[in-house]
Amino acid sequence: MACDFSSGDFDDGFSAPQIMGVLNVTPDSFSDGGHFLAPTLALARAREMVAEGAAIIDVGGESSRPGAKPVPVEDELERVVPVIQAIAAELPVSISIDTSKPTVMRAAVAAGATIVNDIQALAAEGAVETVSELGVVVCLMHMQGAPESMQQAPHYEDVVTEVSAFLEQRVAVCLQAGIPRQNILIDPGFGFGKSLDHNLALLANLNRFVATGLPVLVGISRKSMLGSLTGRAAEERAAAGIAAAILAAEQGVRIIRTHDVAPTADALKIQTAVRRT
Ligand code: 8Y7
Repeated sequence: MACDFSSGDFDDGFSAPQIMGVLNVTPDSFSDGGHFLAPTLALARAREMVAEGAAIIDVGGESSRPGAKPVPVEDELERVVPVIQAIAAELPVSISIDTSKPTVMRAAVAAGATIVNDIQALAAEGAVETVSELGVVVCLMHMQGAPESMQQAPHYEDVVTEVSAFLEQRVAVCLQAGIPRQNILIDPGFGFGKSLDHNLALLANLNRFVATGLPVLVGISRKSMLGSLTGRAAEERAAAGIAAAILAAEQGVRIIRTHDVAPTADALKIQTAVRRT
């Protein structure tokens, strides 16, 4: 069922973490290879992910892979709006829109999305005001630099403290603009301007983000940190991603963003059962 973000779903410590299934509708998506471009194919994949246990479908029309180029707003709208409409019309699932553009946020919410997932943490002109007006949930993600160049030379004195401070500051900006605290999720942004060591430090210290009391979301599935550690190609990283998801869930992370919904759902069932024992 679509999740109710105002009912404390995220913070009782015993409910299972929710799964956000990734639905890329970009021709250049590195892990889906653009296979889900047509709305009918995208809808079929969304159906499958819901059946596998996804509570949220994250629809993205602009690739944010390292080195990716920005996409014109018209193209992004054309990719995501029909897909969101089709999912909203048929599936009992929450829909998030992966975008940084206020115009896309508005169109996506009008089409049925209830969550804005912004890898730029609402940095674009008008983005904070847009989310405040729309009254939707927002995921604020940390990134150092921009996708074009972020993996060139990521640098921190203390990655956990700096990422926490950034997110705290963005949360403050949101609160100031009238976005209610219960509508805010935070995400340290694995792989976004981070070396392997930075990513590992964040993964080992997710409890510090959880300690803010805000629901924490993480996206690690298929990312290059898993490839660095296992030597495996993107589509062979499910087991590694699931291990990371369980490490995150054990620290109290509430939402796992993944391409591999079915095995992640199975793994989380074990974790949740043990946590409740
Ligand atoms: C994340 C994300 C991506 C993430 C959130 C990929 C859109 C790269 N990663 N959103 N988006 N967190 N909130 O590998 O980690 O899926 S795109």
